[in-house]
Amino acid sequence: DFDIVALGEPLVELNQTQKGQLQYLQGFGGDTSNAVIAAARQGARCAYLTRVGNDTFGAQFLDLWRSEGVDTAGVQTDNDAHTGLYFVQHGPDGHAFSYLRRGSAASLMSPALLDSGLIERARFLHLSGISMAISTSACDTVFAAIARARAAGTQVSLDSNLRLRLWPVDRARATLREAMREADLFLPSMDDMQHLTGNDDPERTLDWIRDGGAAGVVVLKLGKDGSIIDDGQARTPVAALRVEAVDATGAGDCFAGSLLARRCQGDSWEDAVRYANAAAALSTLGYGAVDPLPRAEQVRERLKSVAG
Ligand code: KDG
Repeated sequence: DFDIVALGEPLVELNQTQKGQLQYLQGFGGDTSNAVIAAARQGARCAYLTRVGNDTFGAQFLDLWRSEGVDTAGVQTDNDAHTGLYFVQHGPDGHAFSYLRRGSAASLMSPALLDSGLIERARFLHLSGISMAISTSACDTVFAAIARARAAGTQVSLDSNLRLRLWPVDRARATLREAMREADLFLPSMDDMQHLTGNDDPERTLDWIRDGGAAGVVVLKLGKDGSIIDDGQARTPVAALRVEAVDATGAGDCFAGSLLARRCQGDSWEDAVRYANAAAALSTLGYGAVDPLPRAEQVRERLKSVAG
């Protein structure tokens, strides 16, 4: 059985390591894949559900998940579609993504992907806004996954991960709202919510989420200002850990995966968020979404040095 099963689109990553130069380091990305690898590095038993191309990149992903201990029984291979790809460029305002993903194998996923029965065997199902945005059939797959999780008593975790290049804001708002009502854990970022609600006040944002019908635990991510846990009873701020970030790609995914992993290991919400903050901070110290994801020993060291 599994602690966490995630569903979404993996993308090969080409990351510009020197500003202004045309040299790119190949790595791996895709928000929910990053999250599940982060969780596995914290000791969680994980599986991933997706569709990759029958190409070199698809094969590299299968090797990656296997080497990270992520179960691949729920990964389908598509003979006619490619594995998606994105570039990361670094500028004064942080990183920017350019995608080559339209028509990708993952965007062709359909609810039949869920027949492997993995969701029913997991404690958490982890999903994201990107998985709902890439295509209609992927969106249907996400809602079918939610229905399966609910029927089986698997808890649903949802990261907002809003990508306005993938869908219009009105559809994103309506769809994310519908999904957040079904989530036992909703992980929105303040940036994403600002696009959806038009306001930049964390308290009012949490009110909007609750008024919209979210009944589970909400962890609102405020970037440098940490996060706020709203468990339905109280709102608890948790400070962020400051680091000199080299590349923030995948930091939110590391937060999600580490948080879920620590919940599965019995942490309170506050302890799990503190741990996830430290893990996410460490994940920004190197280039790429996956390579710098820390392991449990590194996170514990970091937490000790902060406490001491
Ligand atoms: O959170 C990092 C991801 O955004 C990155 O790995 C690429 O999944 C990705 C996407 O669709 O933006």
